[in-house]
Amino acid sequence: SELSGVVEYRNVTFAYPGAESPVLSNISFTARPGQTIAIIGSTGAGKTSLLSLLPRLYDAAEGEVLLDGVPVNNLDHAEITKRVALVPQRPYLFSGTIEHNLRFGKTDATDQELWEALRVAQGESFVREKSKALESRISQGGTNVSGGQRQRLCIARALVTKPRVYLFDDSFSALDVATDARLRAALKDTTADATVIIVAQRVSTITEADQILVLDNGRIVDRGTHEELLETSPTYQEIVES
Ligand code: TTP
Ligand code: MG
Repeated sequence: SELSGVVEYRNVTFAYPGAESPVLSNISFTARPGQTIAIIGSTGAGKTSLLSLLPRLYDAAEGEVLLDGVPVNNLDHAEITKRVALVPQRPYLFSGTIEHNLRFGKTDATDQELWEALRVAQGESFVREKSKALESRISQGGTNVSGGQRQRLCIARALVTKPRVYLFDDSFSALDVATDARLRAALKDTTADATVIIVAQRVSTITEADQILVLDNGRIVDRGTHEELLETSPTYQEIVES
C-alpha cells in the first residue's frame, strides 16, 4: 500500500488579505514520503508564507495545495493536523509543564513516547537535568528556557504526533552547528518514511536534501540538489557565500 503524506503545490499564487501584490507566485513542487525538500532564500522571500498554506493558516487564491491528492481547501484543520505537523519559526510554548507542552497535539501520548521524541529532538538531557523533569514548569511563552531549548521542545512536540508530513520553519537556527547536525541525524531515522519540508537559513542544514527550492521574491528561481545548484544557480551560490 502507498504511504500517505504526498504534498503537491500546483501553480500556487498567494497574496495576504488586503495586500496588493502576491508574496508567492506560481509555486509548483511535489514532496513525497521519504523525501526531504528544502526551501532556502533571503529574508522576506516568502518561505514562511509558503509553508503556511499547507495547514491552511491561509488559503491560496490561485492554484492548489494538495495533500494526498486532495485540495487542502476541501479538508478541515483536524484532518490536516492528523497528517501534518508545522514547527513554526517562532516556536511557541505555553504556561504549563513540559509534559503538557509536549502532549499538546496528542494528549494520549505515553511518557515513553515523550522521552523518545525528546531524545530525537536533542532535548532529553536538559529535561532530565531539571529537578522535576517532565513536570518542570514552563512560563508563558517559554521565557524560562533558552531559544534553542524552546526550538527543541517544539520539534519534540511535533514528533509526538507522528505526522506523515513535517514542516520545519527555520527550526534549527538557534542550535549550535554540532547540535543541529546531531538532531538532523536522529531526525533522518525517525522521519525516514515521512515527508519532510525544511526551511533553512544555513546551507549546511540542507546539503543532503533530495531537492532544494531556491525562493526569491516569492518565486522558485532554481531547484536541484546542493551539488546541482552549486553549478547552476547564481542565487544559491550567493546564499552559500553569504
Ligand atoms: P515571509 O513568508 O515571512 O518570508 P520568509 O519566511 O522568507 O522570511 P524570513 O527568512 O525572514 O523568515 O514573508 C514574505 C512577505 O510576506 C514579506 O513581505 C512579509 C509578508 N508577510 C505578511 O504580510 N504577513 C504575514 O503574516 C507574513 C508571515 C508575511
Ligand atoms: Mg520565515
